[in-house]
Amino acid sequence: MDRKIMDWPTFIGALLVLFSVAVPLVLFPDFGDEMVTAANTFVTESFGNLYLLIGMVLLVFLLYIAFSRYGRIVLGSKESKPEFNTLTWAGMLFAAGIGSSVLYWGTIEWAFYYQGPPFGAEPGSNEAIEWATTYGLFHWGPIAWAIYCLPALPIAYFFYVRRRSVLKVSEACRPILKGYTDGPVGKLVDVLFMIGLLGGAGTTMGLATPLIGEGVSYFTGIEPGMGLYVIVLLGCTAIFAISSYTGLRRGIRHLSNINLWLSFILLGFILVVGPTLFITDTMVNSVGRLLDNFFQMAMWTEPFKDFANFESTGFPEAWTIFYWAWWLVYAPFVGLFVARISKGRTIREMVLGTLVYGTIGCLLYFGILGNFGLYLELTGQYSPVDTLNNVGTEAAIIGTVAQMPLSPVFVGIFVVLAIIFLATTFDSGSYILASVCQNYIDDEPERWNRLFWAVVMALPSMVLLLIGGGTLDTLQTASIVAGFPLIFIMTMLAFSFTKAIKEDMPKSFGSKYYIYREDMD
Ligand code: NM2
Repeated sequence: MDRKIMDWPTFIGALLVLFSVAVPLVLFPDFGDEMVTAANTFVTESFGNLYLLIGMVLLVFLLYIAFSRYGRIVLGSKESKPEFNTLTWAGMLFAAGIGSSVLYWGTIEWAFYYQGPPFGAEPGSNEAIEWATTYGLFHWGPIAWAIYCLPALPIAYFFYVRRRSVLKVSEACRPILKGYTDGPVGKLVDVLFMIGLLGGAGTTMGLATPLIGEGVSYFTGIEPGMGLYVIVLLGCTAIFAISSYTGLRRGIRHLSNINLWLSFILLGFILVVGPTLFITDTMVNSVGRLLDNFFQMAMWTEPFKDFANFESTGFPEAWTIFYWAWWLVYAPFVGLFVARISKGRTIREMVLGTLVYGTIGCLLYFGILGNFGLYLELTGQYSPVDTLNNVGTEAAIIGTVAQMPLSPVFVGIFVVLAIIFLATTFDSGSYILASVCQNYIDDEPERWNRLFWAVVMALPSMVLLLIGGGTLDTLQTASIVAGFPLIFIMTMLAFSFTKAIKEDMPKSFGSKYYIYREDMD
């Protein structure tokens, strides 16, 4: 192998940072737990408003870009046509960006808000129910997808319009970093992105492992617990490692398709056989509530909580800020992926497609799975809330799905879907991590490199399960702390993109419908 292919400083730098955080956490779990909690409190309390602001600003920025003349820029040359049809494009976008967590939170997020509602509502009240059916759509809605879409802009632009083979985040910051891109500063940007993604993967897999474990226990009767979790974790890691090793092109497309079909079956069946009218009524109702309260939800910081006579919910830190951080850590990775599949589309199509299809996909999951659970609770048929409080979150999720007729079939589909969703995210994740550690890519990143990162991606969740026993707080913290530097990287990406298009676009560009690179020259 040509020695120059590997970018060793980035490779070793990322490993060093990862191990210097993980080893002390494993050796001193109690101290580790205290440290991560302190870090979490520091980030969410001191910089919480920055996260909320960034979310809102990004959405406005993207809408501006999409509807301005820059939206007409085609990602490609005069000959390029969209490489994938829109449905395939949307399916792939969704499969890469969304992992098993949509099944987890889609089914149960409402129950958390029902018991700990925002804006001073009484737990369990009618008001709490209204918010419970709405907030999930917000946390998986347009702002979240705007966070995902932003890095795709500079990456796709440099790749298809400026024709540079960019597979590093630092490269997409070149207009701002300039000569520093190839030096230590550029490497630092890449390492921070890698650590962010590894932290986000820790949250994802830390949640998915007990969920899949609960499904396995449903079929086998084995008690869920650390032993079972370790087996599930190792089993899933083996699956990603093998598929990542054998190559991604065929694999991910295949898996995305199976994913799409199984999702249609699961959601379609629940919608038709379950309480159809309740589900659709509630969905329409909550979209209305979302639109009505969008800005307040987006910028709610709870500023008076420390004063007497004001109630404190801790809701923004525990939920909205956590969520924005979690979407942030995945964003550059999804951006790389969205950019790759968007050749031949205009910037407007790419931006609006991501915002609209992404939001609709999440709306379907949350609306159908979540409202089905709420219906069971309200009719007294089965109480996800009781199970959540007395047994555990995963038991409440599987318990909800098990209320369907033909339940073993649907619990089976649910668990298989969780594994595939996890696989599509981790597969492409390890592919991107490997790409970032190479100076150039010969068709695909090196096999051993892909395999290596597939295994490393599973490590953070193992550490989190060990130190926090998989508690939600510890898992949320991983994304929040690892995602902090991403705020600055995202800002840099936005400025890089603006700078580049301003430089490239002639001032007097008339009313031509599409704008190609050749026209700009
Ligand atoms: N997001 C979409 O765990 C996963 O499903 C991956 C999670 C950021 C909440 C992404």
